[in-house]
Amino acid sequence: MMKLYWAPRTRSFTTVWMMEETGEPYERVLVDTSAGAQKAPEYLAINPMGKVPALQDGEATMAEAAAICAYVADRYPQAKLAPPLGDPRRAKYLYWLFFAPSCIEPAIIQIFTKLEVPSSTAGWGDATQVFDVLDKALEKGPWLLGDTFTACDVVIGSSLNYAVRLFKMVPARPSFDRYIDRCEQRPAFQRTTALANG
Ligand SMILES: N[C@@H](CCC(=O)N[C@@H](CS)C(=O)NCC(=O)O)C(=O)O
Repeated sequence: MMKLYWAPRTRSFTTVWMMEETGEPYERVLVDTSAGAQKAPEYLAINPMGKVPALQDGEATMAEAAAICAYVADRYPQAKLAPPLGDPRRAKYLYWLFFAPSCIEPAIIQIFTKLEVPSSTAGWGDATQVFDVLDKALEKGPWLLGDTFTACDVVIGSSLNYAVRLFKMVPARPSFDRYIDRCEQRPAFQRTTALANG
């Protein structure tokens, strides 16, 4: 059974939600980040960054929330959380999976720190551009790939929920609100919220 290392009210939300979407059994291992358990040598052997989340699947270990979601989607194809190899929708699926850590995450940090970087140098351009692109992609819906919900919605839905709704770092937009509402309606999202707040 996969082991998911997590802590409440952290970026591990994304990966708990992902596991809950699969319907597969998994073990949640609570990492006491307030006591520094994420920096213990045995945890650093799993994630040398000393952060949650991390995943152990037999001999395989990995970290980074978006990568974990991609791995889990491929590991449980029956859950249909990723377009299969060869499906043309795979292009946009990978685009959005990578867009989250490459563009959305730095854009949020840029807003938070008021960091000024020339937009041609910053890989994410600038925060306004990132959220304009996302806004346009979410106009139609219901999901990033249209009618099919996939792991890229788990990753981007979580980011937007944190940045727009919980921490209010990114200004709300109608398309973001509609999308987050749809994410919130999913039973797996609701089970995850109950765990993270419990
Ligand atoms: N890039 C990582 C970020 C993980 C991360 O920043 N985790 C934070 C909690 S949200 C953490 O573990 N902080 C504790 C620490 O750094 O000591 C991912 O996407 O999984």
